[in-house]
Amino acid sequence: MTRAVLSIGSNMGDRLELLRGVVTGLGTRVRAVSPVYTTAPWGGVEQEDFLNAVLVAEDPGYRCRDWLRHGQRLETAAGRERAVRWGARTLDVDIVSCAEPDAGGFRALHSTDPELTLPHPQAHNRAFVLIPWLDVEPDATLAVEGTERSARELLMELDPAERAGVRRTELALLPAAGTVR
Ligand code: A4P
Ligand code: MG
Repeated sequence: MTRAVLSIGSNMGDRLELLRGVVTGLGTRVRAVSPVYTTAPWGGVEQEDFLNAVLVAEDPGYRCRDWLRHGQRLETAAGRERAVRWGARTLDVDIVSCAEPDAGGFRALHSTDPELTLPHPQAHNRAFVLIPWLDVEPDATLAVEGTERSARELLMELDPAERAGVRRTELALLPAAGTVR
């Protein structure tokens, strides 16, 4: 049993439909879906703005590595090609954090394995991760250099310009209750 916090992003193609495909692809595992944000590109590569969101998902049979594999399958299905690091992509699924049940709650796992580093080594530097994550988990915490920190505090330590580049939209990844598609 694990619970994962997933950051999803797209800046190529039908960005909203590509993000919706992740929610559909994860199906009944999905526990929470953040609003959709339009975000300025992070990482210094000149490219189009992204749509970003954060999902929380659980699976009784998944280990942390299974979330990575599932994310990579969804990226491949979205036609993702790995070219430039931090460059444009149809779909990116990052594992921000992965936790196991522990004494009635969840305990986040830590890993320095380059194939699956946990928590995600850049999450604390990214307003496009922290802002939607706080929408769905207002008390979220994240280990930074071995110290557990409040995601809200980490967000407030970022450059205000970084936070200003993350703007909430009216777009939704889930159909509104009662609507028929
Ligand atoms: N990997 C290790 N740990 C993890 C983890 N926690 N989650 C490994 C996901 N993957 C992890 O990733 C490279 C390798 O990281 C994989 O083999 C995996 O085993 P990749 O997806 O192949 O390559 P990438 O995505 O180009 O590189 P990277 O470093 O993962 O980039 P990021 O961190 O995904 O950043 N700006 C905005 N506004 N919004 C965005 O969504 N995304 C990126 C991509 C850059 N700028 C952005 C956004
Ligand atoms: Mg990635």
